[in-house]
Amino acid sequence: MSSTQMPVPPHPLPPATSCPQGEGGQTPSMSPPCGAHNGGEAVVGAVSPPPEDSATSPSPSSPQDNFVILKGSLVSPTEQEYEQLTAWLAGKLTAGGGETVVDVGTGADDSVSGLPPADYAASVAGLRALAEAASASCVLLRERPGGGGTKTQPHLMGQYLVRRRADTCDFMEVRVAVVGNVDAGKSTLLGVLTHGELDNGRGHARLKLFRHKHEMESGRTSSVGNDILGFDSQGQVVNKPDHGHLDWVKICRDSSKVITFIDLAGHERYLKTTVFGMTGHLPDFTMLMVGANAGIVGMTKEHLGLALALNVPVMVVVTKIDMCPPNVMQDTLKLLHKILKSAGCRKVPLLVRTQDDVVVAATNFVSERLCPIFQVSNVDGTNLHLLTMFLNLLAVPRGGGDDETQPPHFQIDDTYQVPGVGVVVSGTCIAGVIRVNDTLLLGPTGTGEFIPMPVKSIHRKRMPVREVRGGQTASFALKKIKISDVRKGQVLLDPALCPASCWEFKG
Ligand SMILES: Nc1nc2c(ncn2[C@@H]2O[C@H](COP(=O)(O)OP(=O)(O)OP(=O)(O)O)[C@@H](O)[C@H]2O)c(=O)[nH]1
Ligand SMILES: [Mg+2]
Repeated sequence: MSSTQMPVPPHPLPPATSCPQGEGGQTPSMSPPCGAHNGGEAVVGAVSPPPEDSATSPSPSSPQDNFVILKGSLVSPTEQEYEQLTAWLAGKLTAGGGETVVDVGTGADDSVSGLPPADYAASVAGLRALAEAASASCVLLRERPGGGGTKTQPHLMGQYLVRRRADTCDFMEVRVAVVGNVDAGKSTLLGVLTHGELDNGRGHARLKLFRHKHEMESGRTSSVGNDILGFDSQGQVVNKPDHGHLDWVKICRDSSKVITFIDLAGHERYLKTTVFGMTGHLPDFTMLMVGANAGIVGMTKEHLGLALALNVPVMVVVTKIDMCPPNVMQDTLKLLHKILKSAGCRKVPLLVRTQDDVVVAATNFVSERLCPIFQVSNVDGTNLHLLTMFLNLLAVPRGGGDDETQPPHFQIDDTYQVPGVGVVVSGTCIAGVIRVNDTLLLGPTGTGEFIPMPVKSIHRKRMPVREVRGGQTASFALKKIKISDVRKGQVLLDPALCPASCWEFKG
């Protein structure tokens, strides 16, 4: 997620209708009168009003984002300005899929580096009021001294996460593919993160992830597994396992954001399945796991190459730091840095040690080719809080809004025969909106055709829903079809697209 600068009104919101320009128009609980920030003088502010249409069509990164920029000071927002601020935040939340990180105390052109503490407090109060009006939470991520002020009273700047509450919106969905060599600790980490219980170092935590009996027996992942981690609007984990069992419906109901982990196999033997997991399941991010003591061995480079080829941003998690001698750890990190910086990867590695690093990594992850590196232990829990915080901040800007106009397109990644229901297909809605009882074209069939297929019911994360839209995963119960007639890799499309299939093409 990239962060955005907050228009920095040192004066309270909502609008100062009863306050003449330059005098205090405060909301009692939020901040002192305007004049108080300026030695009692009338505020001489430079307000650059937004262009006429910016309130209605805010763009994620336009310079008009910061249409009320503090230059010395700022007049209290008028009713019109307040409406513009509200629209600005609503636009940011929509563009961010329901959340945004707001910088307070930074100008759009970096002209302001920090605010006097009182102005900063008032700006934060203003942001909180705006967030409240948008049914969103506003949580401090980090706060630091800016350039100005004195040693004892430095100017302040901060970053805040504004996220819509679960009861007011559909949850955001982020898919993370988990790859890395066999025994790197992939399934174990996911078991620990989603079930909140540390591993015993002998394969206890991974048992919750396995789908097949032979996986239980061998301890080796051979299929594409799924697990979810939900965060509420405050960034708290909502997963509460009941006797080791996770209630997905409850997690989705209580979450503003749900991370879906795609647990993949590390063994070379299952590389084809892992390639399918990376392509067919359309991950937004890749988590490359490296066992600290084993280092970069086996399939690690192949999996990294796959993520790079697919253009999926990569984070690295080094596990088992509890059992790794310092010199081996050093060697692993050195080689990791070398590979990430090499001409083939062209990444900027960032060793994440503090919460500050987490915020920097998360807000620059996609745009700056940053590759955060976490060092964790699934056994004693070291640094798992940093990884969890980073996952909470992972966001995929999905654009939003124009789903309705796109022709529906659904990619099938698995098929099931469910007793009492019939044939069920799971996958990802790539574009458009698909509703219960819509008839789509399923294909290509074995003979290269597309056949009309009504959607009987839709589940999202095991929860019955009426519709699914672009970017979301779901499963559909289909009518009048045999399990042998559906397969992974097929698509469900809008009949208006008139799809055709071909047996071969030259590339
Ligand atoms: N000491 C220690 N052991 C760990 C840690 N993480 C995982 N393990 C152990 O490492 C072993 C392998 O873990 P898995 O989670 O099965 O590894 P994986 O990457 O999923 O392996 P595949 O699915 O076969 O690719 C298990 O016995 C875990 O208990 C850790 O941080 N510290
Ligand atoms: Mg595994």
